[in-house]
Amino acid sequence: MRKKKRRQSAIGNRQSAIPIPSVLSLLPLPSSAVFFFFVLARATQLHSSQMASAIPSLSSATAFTSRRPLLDNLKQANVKLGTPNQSTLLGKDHIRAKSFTRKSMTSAVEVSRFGDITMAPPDPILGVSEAFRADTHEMKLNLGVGAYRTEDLHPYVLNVVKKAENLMLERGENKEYLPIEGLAAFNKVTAELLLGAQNDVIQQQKIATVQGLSGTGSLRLAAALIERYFPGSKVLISSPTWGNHKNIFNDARVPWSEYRYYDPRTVGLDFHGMISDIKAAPEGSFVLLHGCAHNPTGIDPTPEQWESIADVIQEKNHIPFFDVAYQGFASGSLDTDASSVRLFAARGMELLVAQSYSKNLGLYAERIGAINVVCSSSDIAQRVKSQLKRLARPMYSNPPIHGARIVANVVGNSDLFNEWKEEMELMAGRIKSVRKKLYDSLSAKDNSGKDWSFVLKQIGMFSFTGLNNAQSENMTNKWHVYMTKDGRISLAGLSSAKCEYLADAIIDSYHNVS
Ligand code: KET
Repeated sequence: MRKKKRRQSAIGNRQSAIPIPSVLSLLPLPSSAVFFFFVLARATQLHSSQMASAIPSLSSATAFTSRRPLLDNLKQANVKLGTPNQSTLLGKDHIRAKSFTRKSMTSAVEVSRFGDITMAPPDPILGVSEAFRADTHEMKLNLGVGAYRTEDLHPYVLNVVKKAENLMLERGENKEYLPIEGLAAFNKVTAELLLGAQNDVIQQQKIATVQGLSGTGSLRLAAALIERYFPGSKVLISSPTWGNHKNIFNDARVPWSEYRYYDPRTVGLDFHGMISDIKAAPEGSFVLLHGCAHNPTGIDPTPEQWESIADVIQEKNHIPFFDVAYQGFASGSLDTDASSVRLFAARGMELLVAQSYSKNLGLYAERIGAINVVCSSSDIAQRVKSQLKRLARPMYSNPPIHGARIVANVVGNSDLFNEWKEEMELMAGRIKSVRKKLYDSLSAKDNSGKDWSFVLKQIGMFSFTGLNNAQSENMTNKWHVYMTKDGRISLAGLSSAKCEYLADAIIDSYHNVS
């Protein structure tokens, strides 16, 4: 029905209702030329007023007596030739034949079908890296995207990742399709890493785990599940939050609203605002929570506050939906950073958890993560999993294998697992040390009496500086420090050597730009 409508609008009101003679479908193969003649001639007739220059070539194409030149012509124009049965002739190929004629027409009259599409704005986070690359200043500093760099500010591939890749190469593994739900060994270890292997939820198989295209793809799959099975349900997201959350729910057509989270006066958590907004939301809403290292604020609830958040979510029959993109990266401990999720699971609550291995294993470009749905029984979990697979299949069919194998090898091998934990502590430790050095530099250089201790209190990769849009722009335009316009800086992209320079830039922007 929708297809039919689109077809009609594509050819406009002038379409003559010429039925394609069904007898064509019965003709032997060479007669497909007759059919394409028919299609081309019809299009020619439809657009004849605009196509003066295109007509000769089209009509000459139809005049070929042999089939070969016609095939070449159509091939060149991207027209797929198939068996001339009725479905291909009247289906996709029919549309393609028409788009071929249109392509020729547009080049002839310089009218684009895409002319009304406006330029999209650069992405507020990934766009920062593009701008950074274009800057040639020697002091430039990229604190935009949350990606770990070494003290020399080079990207870092973990040793355990290299070791796992060597193992994979030695084994000579194949590249066949994964099942829709992903690599079984990965799905097993990722759920165990999240909840602990001995967790009841795992022992009783109450969890549906599907490998996703990293954190983003896993969130998107969950959003599709919400859209399909909880139509009209709202997702509550923190204010502020990671910039892509809103895009994900918008594109999945899931309504969302914000709950208070950050209090600029205390540069801390607006706990009462958060609780009362979650309480006020319609019963049965989804509440999106950052499992640890809240992005962009770096402010997490305390364990006691997590208990109260769980209380109110339970009272209101809401469904907790965790985004865990920094497990191990906040505290340096995988278990500590999963404690919020485990606290909810221990209450027997149903919940969703999206996981990412971009940061903690440095697998940014491998696009490896998972969506987990903790259900009240294994039977329900199986059904949920089947529906997640059903949603994934038409979106991307099945996920990539390389990153899944790396994770399965690292987590599933006790030597590599222990080595990973050491490397993660090292990364988390380097971020903590530049955090401290930045705080020291700010305190030493700024004699206005401003309290910069919030830099020390925040955790994870980022510091939410409190700089406003104009001040953040000054950081970039005057100081060549690239950061997001909400005032967030990624400390994972900072070296000790650049702390003083960064402190100068922050102090200047804070005091001299309003
Ligand atoms: N959740 C959060 C909270 C998050 O910060 C990110 C990435 C993701 C999910 C998704 O990451 P993925 O690579 O899809 O697993 N954040 C950083 C990168 C980005 O914006 O894509 C960032 O905030 O810089």
